[in-house]
Amino acid sequence: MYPEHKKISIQKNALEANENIAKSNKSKFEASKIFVVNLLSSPGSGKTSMIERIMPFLKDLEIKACVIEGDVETDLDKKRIDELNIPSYQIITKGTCHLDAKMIDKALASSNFDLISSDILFIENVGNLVCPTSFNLGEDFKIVVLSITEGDDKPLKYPAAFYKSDIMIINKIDLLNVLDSDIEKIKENALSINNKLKIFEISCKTNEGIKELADYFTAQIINKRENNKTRIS
Ligand SMILES: Nc1nc2c(ncn2[C@@H]2O[C@H](COP(=O)(O)OP(=O)(O)OP(=O)(O)O)[C@@H](O)[C@H]2O)c(=O)[nH]1
Ligand SMILES: [Mg+2]
Repeated sequence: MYPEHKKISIQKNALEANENIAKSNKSKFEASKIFVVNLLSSPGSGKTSMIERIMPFLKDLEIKACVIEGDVETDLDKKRIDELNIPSYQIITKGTCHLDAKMIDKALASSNFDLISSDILFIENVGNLVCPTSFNLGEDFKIVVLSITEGDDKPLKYPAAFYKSDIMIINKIDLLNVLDSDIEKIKENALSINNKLKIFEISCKTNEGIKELADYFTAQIINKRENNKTRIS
């Protein structure tokens, strides 16, 4: 058996190493002035659907996007993104429950993304609300997507995902009428963990709230291009 203090020290070293690579990724993103979001959620909350739905609005605004997909197995999500005719790259983690900064560094080197002429990079993390929270990737914002089908207690049960995120997107609001979910309770619980969370309510089925989200991303993209920084507002 490995002694407990050695295990802790190995974990600490791994997180420190990740932090250094995340900083180097961030420098590359800043040099290219590309706005980068890291999408966290449980499996099936609607991360890929959100990208699919927001892209037509972003294209109308002449925003150029690229996407890194993270999955344990399969390139099913990448195939969905390819339908949108935007550059995409698939990371298959082979069992690892999160993306890390080194995977993103390698993806940037292996992909043919033109970061300088792109405006936004979506990184879709592996679906779960635990592991991805410990690994910064060099992103501007972490965005937690929570579907109302998951229940209003999730921010309390998985606090790190909400504490570390800048934005919460509550998805599947078209189902509010057929579920017992209390959206006000979801917001109250999330804000009790992180009172700075910026919250959007959307439906990827009806498109409700998608334009508002696209406008918000566009404002952040402009901020990044002009000032090389983003701002929660
Ligand atoms: N009714 C309804 N269904 C939705 C909505 N958004 C997504 N779905 C459905 O929910 C399912 C999962 O959506 P995905 O976009 O694949 O979810 P995901 O978070 O990317 O899933 P993973 O990549 O597996 O973690 C799909 O069947 C979608 O059609 C929504 O707003 N309303
Ligand atoms: Mg997906």
